[in-house]
Amino acid sequence: MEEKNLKKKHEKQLIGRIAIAYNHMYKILTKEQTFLPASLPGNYHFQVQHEADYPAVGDWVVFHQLPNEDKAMIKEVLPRTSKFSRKTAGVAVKEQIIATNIDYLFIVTSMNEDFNIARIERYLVAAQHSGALPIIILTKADLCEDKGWILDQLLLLGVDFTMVSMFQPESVEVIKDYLIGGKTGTFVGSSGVGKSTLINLLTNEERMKVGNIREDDQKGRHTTTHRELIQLGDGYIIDTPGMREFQLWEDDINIGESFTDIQALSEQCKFRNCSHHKEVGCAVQQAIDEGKITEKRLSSYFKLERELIMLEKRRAKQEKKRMKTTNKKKSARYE
Ligand SMILES: Nc1nc2c(ncn2[C@@H]2O[C@H](COP(=O)(O)OP(=O)(O)OP(=O)(O)O)[C@@H](O)[C@H]2O)c(=O)[nH]1
Ligand SMILES: [Zn+2]
Repeated sequence: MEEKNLKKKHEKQLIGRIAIAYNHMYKILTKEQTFLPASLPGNYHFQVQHEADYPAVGDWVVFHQLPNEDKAMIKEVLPRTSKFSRKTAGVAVKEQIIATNIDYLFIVTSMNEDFNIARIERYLVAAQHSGALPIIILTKADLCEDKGWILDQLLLLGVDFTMVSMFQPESVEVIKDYLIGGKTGTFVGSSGVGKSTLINLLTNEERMKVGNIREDDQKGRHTTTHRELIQLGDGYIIDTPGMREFQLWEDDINIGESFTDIQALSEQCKFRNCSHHKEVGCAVQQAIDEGKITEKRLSSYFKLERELIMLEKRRAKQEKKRMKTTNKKKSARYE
């Protein structure tokens, strides 16, 4: 027993950052900028209550390195400052964490006919949910002859933005500036807007320094370059498949759509608890009559409202069930 305690004391507690998470197996980016395979102690699984309690890409973790082995055991996930998650609204409500501790959400959009302010607004809502600060990156500035109409719309949003072009590599330096001081950024945007091009421009130098990392899998030894958590100066870039797919779930109800117009109108309704159906003095219905908003917009607002109520109900039910089983477990322990 004493010997065990002694050993524990000598185990060095280290801090690193989850670079890859797959099936509860991890790679930690260490202070020495190496990637260390890591796993969880067996009892960890009994302590977690939600999937979201498991380490995720971007998490800072306390770990110890196994003696004489290039392997680590994760002890603890440090509190998250922000998180991107997806609430899967199937039969059971589950929160799936995509990435954590992100300071900046770089919303990438190209300056051509694909430019779409509504899409940007949805990403802004997502940023708000996550706790990250949104920055809009306008790519392919070289292809854009008339920038005025785009910039006019962006100015109204009141969000920082910057223009970049792959033909002017120095234009991406602004992004590096955001990451000074150990900050973390991640990129979202539709396919083809130029995210990879941008990340390559940003990381070219660093990647050559880090080189490739060898990894074992069932098919034998092969070489892959891990680029999910990239150190850039003293900051980081997170580029995971999950964040890449973010565009596919723009319609998820946790992101929803911003209905700021309807919310603003409802403040002018005569009754504070107005449901905007048939009440007297409903400012929303009046706006429809005046053609300021469409019926369709109001009905999608109602739809989102209903979905959120359903989700909340299901969540409450699950919570109740969970409490019941943990209480059972607790009382079983004292029997
Ligand atoms: N003219 C011009 N083309 C660009 C610029 N940046 C990227 N492209 C081109 O746009 C295309 C798509 O760029 P990617 O970087 O692959 O886009 P992506 O956002 O990573 O796309 P996904 O991987 O599908 O998500 C490529 O052919 C790039 O060469 C730019 O600044 N100017
Ligand atoms: Zn109303």
